[in-house]
Amino acid sequence: MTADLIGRLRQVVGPAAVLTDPADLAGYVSDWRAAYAGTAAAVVRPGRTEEVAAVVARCAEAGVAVVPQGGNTGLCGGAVPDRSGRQVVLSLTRMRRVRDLDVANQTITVEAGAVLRSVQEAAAAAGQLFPLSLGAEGSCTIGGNLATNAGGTGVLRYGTMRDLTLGLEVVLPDGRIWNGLRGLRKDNTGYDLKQLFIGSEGTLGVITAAVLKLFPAVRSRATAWVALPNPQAAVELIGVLRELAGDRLTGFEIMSRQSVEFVLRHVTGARDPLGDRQPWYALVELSDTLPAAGLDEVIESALGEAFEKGVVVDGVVAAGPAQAAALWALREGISEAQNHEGPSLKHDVSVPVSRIPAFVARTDRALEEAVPGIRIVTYGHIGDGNLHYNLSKPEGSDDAEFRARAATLARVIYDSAGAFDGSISAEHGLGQAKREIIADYKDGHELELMRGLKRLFDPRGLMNPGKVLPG
Ligand code: FAD
Ligand code: S2G
Ligand code: ZN
Repeated sequence: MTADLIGRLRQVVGPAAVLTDPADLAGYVSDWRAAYAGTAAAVVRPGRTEEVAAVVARCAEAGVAVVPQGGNTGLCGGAVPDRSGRQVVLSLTRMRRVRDLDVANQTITVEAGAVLRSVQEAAAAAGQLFPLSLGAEGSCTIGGNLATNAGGTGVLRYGTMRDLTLGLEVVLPDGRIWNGLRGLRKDNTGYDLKQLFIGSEGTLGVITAAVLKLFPAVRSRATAWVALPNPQAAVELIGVLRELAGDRLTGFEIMSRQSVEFVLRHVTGARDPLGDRQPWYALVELSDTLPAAGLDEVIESALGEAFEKGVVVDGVVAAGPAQAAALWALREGISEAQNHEGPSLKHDVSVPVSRIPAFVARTDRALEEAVPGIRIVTYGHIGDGNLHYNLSKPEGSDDAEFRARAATLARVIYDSAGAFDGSISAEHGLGQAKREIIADYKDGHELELMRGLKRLFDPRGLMNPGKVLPG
């Protein structure tokens, strides 16, 4: 990195917004789990789109790669620079403005560095709902949510970021600004370019703002925690709930007993809502825009019907918001709780919902054969066909030995997902973690088309190199 590029970047964004001291760079050059680490020539923190454009253009002129970064909560190392020390991390976190909120059009226009929770709050303040919700919502940004096509717990009813986005503003790899900030639900004027940038993980351009959909605020909720004999019962319960509640089914998360055990062991105040231990649990939520929609009755009759059919073994309906929050805390605590049990080998897979039961049976058997005593933390968004298959070592075994099995165990899970026409990354993307292995699971023509798009948008390969596409 030549010193004059740093000087030119300082001219663009001001000296305070260009970090070069290693102590200042620390939080930007490794991910939150320290699973991926690199070094950077500089971290640049532009305050508005024109500055982003100028930074990208200066780096392009100097032939220096740019790594876009939001909240750095990604789980595949996509926002982490390489170890060359030549890359520039472009942090969007100063660009947090809500540029517009249009209730009649049901849209909100926000900048990429806006933290997800702040957008949820801005919508709520206007009596609206922005429904994207995930465990990292206090730190992740809208730009990162778009670049990873984030999912979370509301996809069942509202979809992923692909479904929640109407328009984008993007700085292209040569520094041009594409203003696609249209708030139109119908616009058939050629290719839908925004969908190329959504899920591109910073490899096609820097998203600087977006027009997102809003929904009417939820005014009543019913939440239940149910015990299930197996994943098949969960799939059947979703069917019963859909029949009785339709679109008011807005949350359905499954958890294995192992997942819950870890939370009960490591999360202060966590309590098992039911008496005896069951193999599987589901957290169910209905919600409605009407204040008194009688959702408790709906959820109770659905659970009653499911109980009659032997689908549900036991269950409890939250008496109010505090108990509902405690039930959600059990689910949201899994990721952190598992970190106390040695290495957590994460896998974020999806298969068609109807094939989940057979997929789980086959995968668990194969994992147990590979590592007897392995502890399988299976949980997540089963209504989307998406399970987090996070693995912990057998109790008392060696961390390093277990870590050494990571590639083999990943293959077991990914081969199984492939056998059920599934995906090896349901919501977290590929980043650097899965950029090589994806070549074994994606059609060759598809990869060729993706490379073609990369060459078209970023012919010099300066936008987040080493991510998404196999080397
Ligand atoms: P970063 O981590 O900063 O970046 C992620 C990727 O996007 C990188 O490739 C980066 O280069 C790119 N990028 C970031 N900003 C931009 C931009 N403005 N323009 C172009 N590219 C950009 N994810 C889910 O989908 N569902 C979940 O349920 C979920 N739960 C989570 C729970 C926890 C506890 C944690 C820690 C993470 C979870 N995640 C989940 C993963 C993560 O939060 C999401 O991927 C999130 O969308 C990342 O946002 P971010 O701002 O942190 O992005
Ligand atoms: C979730 C992310 C956390 C993890 O909690 O829904 O997407 O550990 C996951 O996999
Ligand atoms: Zn998830």
